[in-house]
Amino acid sequence: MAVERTLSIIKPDATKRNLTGAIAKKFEDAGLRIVAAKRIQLTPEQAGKFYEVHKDRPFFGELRDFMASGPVVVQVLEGENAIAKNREVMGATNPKDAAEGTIRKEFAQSVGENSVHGSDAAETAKEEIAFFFSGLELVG
Ligand code: RTP
Ligand code: MG
Repeated sequence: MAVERTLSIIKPDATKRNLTGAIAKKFEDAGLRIVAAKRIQLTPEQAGKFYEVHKDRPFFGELRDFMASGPVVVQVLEGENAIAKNREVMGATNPKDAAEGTIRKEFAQSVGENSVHGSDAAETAKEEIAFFFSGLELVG
């Protein structure tokens, strides 16, 4: 197994409910190291650019506006198999389908307001990390 890096976003529904620490603890407890982190407010344009892959989906407008509705905490997580491990800790997109103990099972409010984002593959992880962080901000 290789050491990987992946991009995580703690979404506005979670930052609003003061869940940043509880969610970060789930990542750390799973063996993922937070090698970069910042709290930012996205504009709708920035949020739309980040989720551009979904631009033709019916939920795109709702997703863009939700991601710009409050602060987000973006983090780079590092560890063995970090991309898959992070998605395992996050749980299924819809909290109704998420396994016990996962972030979305415990904290998500709906399929849209589901508390966390995680990169889905090596190539997207690379692009998404570069979207938010410069090399100087990554401290392993
Ligand atoms: P993410 O990209 O945020 O990590 O989530 P994911 O891979 O589990 O799911 P994806 O299919 O990439 O969807 C991106 C985000 O769009 C919102 N969504 N809303 N209303 C809906 O039916 C619906 N479906 C997806 C969610 O916030 C989802 O995480
Ligand atoms: Mg996705």
